[in-house]
Amino acid sequence: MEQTFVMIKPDGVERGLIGEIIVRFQRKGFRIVDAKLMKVSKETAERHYFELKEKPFFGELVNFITSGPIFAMVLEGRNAVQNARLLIGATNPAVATAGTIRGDFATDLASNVIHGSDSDENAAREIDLFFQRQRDFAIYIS
Ligand code: DAT
Ligand code: MG
Repeated sequence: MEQTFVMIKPDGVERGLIGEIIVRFQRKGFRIVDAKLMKVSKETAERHYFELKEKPFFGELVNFITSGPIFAMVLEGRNAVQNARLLIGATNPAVATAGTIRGDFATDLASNVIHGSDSDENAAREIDLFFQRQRDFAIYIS
């Protein structure tokens, strides 16, 4: 079983979509390993989206993610990264398929309700960043 990091963004929390979104992941067969409502600091937002720091919308993105509480989750399931992104839908809600979270709940690219990790490597990095879980236990037993 793999893990992925999913974050309901400030617009999704503000609009009362947490329950609706959790239900969709649970119905798909995901297990919630950890979850919390939290405010994201500017530093954490910048680290989370570091791969996008040269993009013209980076400042707007960091402002948005820090604008209100988010709901962070660690989800576990088969092919967790890929399956979560299937449920989430395309980045731009204007082209996201109906039936996906973004297709059903969002219309705007900048406020598209939800984040899901895009690779196993980023999932591990993001879980560490938001939940500070100790993954490198091997160094202690070697
Ligand atoms: P995703 O969230 O689908 O992984 P991404 O990693 O490319 O997409 O971008 C992160 C977020 O940045 C995305 O969810 C919404 C925002 N974003 C992406 N492209 C944008 C653009 N052209 N203008 C404004 N915001 C954008
Ligand atoms: Mg991404």
